[in-house]
Amino acid sequence: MKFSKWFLLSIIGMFIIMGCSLDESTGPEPEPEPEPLNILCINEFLASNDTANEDEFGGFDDWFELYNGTAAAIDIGGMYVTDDLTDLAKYQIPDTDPTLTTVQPGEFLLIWADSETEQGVLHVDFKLSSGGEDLAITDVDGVTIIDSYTFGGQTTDVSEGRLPDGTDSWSTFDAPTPGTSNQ
Ligand SMILES: [Ca+2]
Ligand SMILES: [Ca+2]
Ligand SMILES: [Ca+2]
Repeated sequence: MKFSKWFLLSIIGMFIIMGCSLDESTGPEPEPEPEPLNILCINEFLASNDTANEDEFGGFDDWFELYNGTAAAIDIGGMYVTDDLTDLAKYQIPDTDPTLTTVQPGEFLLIWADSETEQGVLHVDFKLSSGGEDLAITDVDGVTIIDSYTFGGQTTDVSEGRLPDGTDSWSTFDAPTPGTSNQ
């Protein structure tokens, strides 16, 4: 009697151990980490800025952030940006100040979408619609899209961006990070 009781217990124990290891091997796969795209990309934007952050003239303006996911410095002077995919050459970034328009590898560039181009080379001639629209950066030829993103309705002072930076995974941010890494 005593022997068969311990035998039974050890059989049950074995099943429990097997069950546990079985659970481990068939459990949900961990989410794969989003892959970096390794391009110059639109990394974050804010289409409705009420109190989030000011430009250098005190304007709470729309903005978007570029991220250089390549291994080389990129001067966006001469490239085009647009909020309309049917008008890729809508606004050409001035090529007059490469120190301001060059993005180093792994770095960010903040561009104000305030229709106040007189405020500097990083202020473009359109705003972003909080109802949703396109955003694109096009190469110096005016036709080759480097990156584009079409967004839907936006919440005031909440930005949308890639997380981690430069990947194909988008999130919204209650605390926008214009010009720095998305958190
Ligand atoms: Ca806006
Ligand atoms: Ca402004
Ligand atoms: Ca950011």
